[in-house]
Amino acid sequence: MCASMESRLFTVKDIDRFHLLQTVFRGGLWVGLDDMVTKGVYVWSDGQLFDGNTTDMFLPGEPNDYGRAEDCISMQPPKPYKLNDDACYKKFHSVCEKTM
Ligand SMILES: [Ca+2]
Ligand SMILES: [Ca+2]
Repeated sequence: MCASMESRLFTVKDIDRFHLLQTVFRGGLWVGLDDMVTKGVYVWSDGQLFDGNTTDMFLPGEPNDYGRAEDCISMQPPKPYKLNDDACYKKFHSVCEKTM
């Protein structure tokens, strides 16, 4: 979806960007992180590896790769919104970012 606008899904690599999304949005939201290429290896939409230091961004027990079919990362209620790995076909809002 973002690729069609020459942009990519918003990354939440630092806590400030994470808090921004927590504050601004309501409801499920796709963020720019996934393990579509290699299961269990999370990569940001800009190609950088997820360093694991931000695991408190995830909901308790997540990411769980439920049904071995959850390879995209969304931000979900309840407040404070946190990350969950989810099935990529689901429809959530997306926030794109573009480097100018
Ligand atoms: Ca997965
Ligand atoms: Ca999950």
